[in-house]
Amino acid sequence: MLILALDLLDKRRALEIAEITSEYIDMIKVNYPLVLSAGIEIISELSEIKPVIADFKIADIPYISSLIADIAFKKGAKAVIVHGFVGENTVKSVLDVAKKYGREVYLVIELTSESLILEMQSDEIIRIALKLGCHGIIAPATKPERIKRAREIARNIKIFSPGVGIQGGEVESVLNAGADGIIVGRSIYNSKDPARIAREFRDRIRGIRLGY
Ligand code: O7M
Repeated sequence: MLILALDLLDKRRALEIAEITSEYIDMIKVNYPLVLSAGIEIISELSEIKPVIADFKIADIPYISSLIADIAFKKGAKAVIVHGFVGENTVKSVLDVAKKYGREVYLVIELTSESLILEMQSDEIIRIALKLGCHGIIAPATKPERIKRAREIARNIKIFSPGVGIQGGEVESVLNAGADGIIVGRSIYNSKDPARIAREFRDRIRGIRLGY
């Protein structure tokens, strides 16, 4: 699975990149930079091209977290991302909203960059994801050993990994460690030929899955 991290600030360019790569990607992840510059409606517009994951890394009290998730789902997001460190009550509040809409919730277990205390807590966050029935977790492509560990603990949960390309993560090591999908941003949208690069990522993922 290839997820495009569409962290552009220009709405027209974002829609254009989504269109020209749509044949090769499975989902589009939107984060604050795009939503804050293009407006929340961008979730609805992109959802017409591909399913959208709203990466708001929700990390607030349960009430506020459920409001954020509700807005994202109302605009058509297929999934939202929550920071696992917030604990069970907040995660549950978002899951309750997701259930109402029939949508999905993913928990960040650890960041690709330095994440201090998270590194000591990520096993516990995986357990929360399993216990509460989250659809998946976000694990760093820059730390394949963490993906492997996550896969050992959580055999039947989806694992998506950001940090492939510019941040140094490699498709092969990420997928071989047990991830189901990679999240790629700048390597695609900042390239001279985003469609070709997206196709190459797609083909590499397929190649690894087929064992060649
Ligand atoms: O491929 P890049 O480096 O241009 O983009 C990476 C994207 O993945 C960007 O949208 C980040 O917010 C996101 N990301 C990380 O880079 N590191 C993390 O640890 C977590 C995420 C993420 O997607 O969290 C849900």
